[in-house]
Amino acid sequence: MKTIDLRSDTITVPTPEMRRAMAEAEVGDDVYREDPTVNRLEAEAAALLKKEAALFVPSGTMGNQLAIMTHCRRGDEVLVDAGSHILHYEVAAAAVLTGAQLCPVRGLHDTGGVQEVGKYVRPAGDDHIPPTTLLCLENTHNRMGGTVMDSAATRSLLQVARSYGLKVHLDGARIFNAAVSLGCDPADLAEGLDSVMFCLSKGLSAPVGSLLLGSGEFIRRARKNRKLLGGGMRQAGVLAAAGLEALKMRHRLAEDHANARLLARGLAQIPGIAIDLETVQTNIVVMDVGGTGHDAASFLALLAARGVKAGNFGGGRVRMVTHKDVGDRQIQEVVDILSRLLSKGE
Ligand code: TLP
Repeated sequence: MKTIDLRSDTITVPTPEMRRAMAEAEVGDDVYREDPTVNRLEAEAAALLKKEAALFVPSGTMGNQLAIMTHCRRGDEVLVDAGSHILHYEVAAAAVLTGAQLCPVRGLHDTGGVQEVGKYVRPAGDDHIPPTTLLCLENTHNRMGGTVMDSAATRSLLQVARSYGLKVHLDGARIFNAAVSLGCDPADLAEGLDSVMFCLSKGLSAPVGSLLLGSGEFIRRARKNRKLLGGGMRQAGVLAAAGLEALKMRHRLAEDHANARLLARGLAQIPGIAIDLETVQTNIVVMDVGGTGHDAASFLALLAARGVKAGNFGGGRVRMVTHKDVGDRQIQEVVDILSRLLSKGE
């Protein structure tokens, strides 16, 4: 039985072209800024998102945390969406590494998010109160099911943040999914923002790697902080070569989105599975399985016994993520397996 792994798009493996590029990569010591392949990846990433400079980092988490560390001082408060990756899945790193406090904002990514920002920014001039200095956005939004934020919504949030003197960082781990779904230039989704992080390892087959982007001065300081965290890499061109191949693959994400729609439409027909089809805008499908009579853990165990892996998203919800290494026939197979299991009580 071949496993169909829908736990995450992080599980995609390097393509043969990528492995070849890695084997042949020209390298040098990147701490001396002498790795030509890393330099090329950073230059291409900066050009793609129309930012002055970029920094190659091992993971999305490090990219986000470097942004917080570089923008903020100890004791600052950072506004994040209440469902954000930075709040839920980064091991409280903002508190541990920067000494910053995260302030969860409900509905930041919904219409009306602009009003929410104003409610949470702390007034100045009171010794009890931490200064709010940074707003973090997430596009696509993982826990909201891979939903996208268009450039107009991003701009409105940027404007309101600026009116309070805040910097703005975008966790754009899946910014290319957002751009493909919206049919826009990814640079439009990053315009005016102080920093952006995107990942090469999500749906794009690179084994590791993310980029942090911003002004030349911001990246200069982030580079020093990367060294502080032990993230200064040496002949990292071997990895950057995979990253350059990954960037070429970004248009293929449309296939993953089509597969996510196929999966969601199929699963939504099955009694007991509830999916809000409007949220299926990219490659993430989140479903409530409460109506099947199973909790998420036993639902996942049933699936695993039939060779399908998915993720527990908490609150009776299950997440499936489509990606390059699962094709449409396997997606149909997942729908068939679940429909036999739940409709016919197999
Ligand atoms: N997300 C992973 C898990 O950590 C949940 C996944 O499987 O979706 N920002 C966003 C929006 C992310 O979804 C992720 C990874 C990251 C940052 C962190 O990237 P890595 O895993 O490279 O540190």
